[in-house]
Amino acid sequence: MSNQKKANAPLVIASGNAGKIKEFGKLLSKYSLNILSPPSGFEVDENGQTFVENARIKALKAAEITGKWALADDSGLSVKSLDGAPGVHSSRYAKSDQQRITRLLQELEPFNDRTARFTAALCISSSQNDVFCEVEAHCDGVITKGPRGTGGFGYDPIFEVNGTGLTFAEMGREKKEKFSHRGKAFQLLEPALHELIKLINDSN
Ligand code: ITT
Repeated sequence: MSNQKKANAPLVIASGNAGKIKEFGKLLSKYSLNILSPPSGFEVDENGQTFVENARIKALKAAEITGKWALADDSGLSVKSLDGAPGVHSSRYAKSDQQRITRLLQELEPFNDRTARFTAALCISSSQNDVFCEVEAHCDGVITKGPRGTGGFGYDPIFEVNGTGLTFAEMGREKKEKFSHRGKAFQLLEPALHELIKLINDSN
């Protein structure tokens, strides 16, 4: 019997967002996976109408370029009083996290209803460029009057999670994972992750 240890199954995280990559690093740490970055300069035209479509575009592109299994996340914040904006345009809303927060707080100023929802769509593409799994999950909350907390990334300091009294930026990593759109979507993805690890290992 061979006592050679099998190499971990490679999975490309098709994202250039450092905050997301850090969260996925933690979420995926218990799996026997070799987490890879996309090639430098990896850019995709995110022209889908929905989070699911954009996650699919990113995952398929990363798999096509690398020839490996790929996981992508498309996420964003939809604000009720702004007719769902910034929504799928959350990253294009302004040039930096700070400017995105400032713009959102300004645009929401005239409204009393500060209800908002984070969405995360995750897609895994096989190395053969087929959609293997797609999931979507949400986290409901309100936009605060100003930033609170120092953790997390992106819009975290101005998104207070319903029933907690805390913004994502005021939660530790584990608490954010429990309540967040990404944490919930990841839970839905886990059966597919087990399956893909088995498929990759069996094919080696
Ligand atoms: P990739 O497409 O390369 O993954 P991106 O930053 O462009 O990176 P998206 O197109 O999915 O990602 O845009 C998501 C936007 O929503 C972006 O501005 C994020 O910072 C923000 N966002 C997503 N999840 C978030 C979270 O958990 N907390 C705070 N902001 C978040």
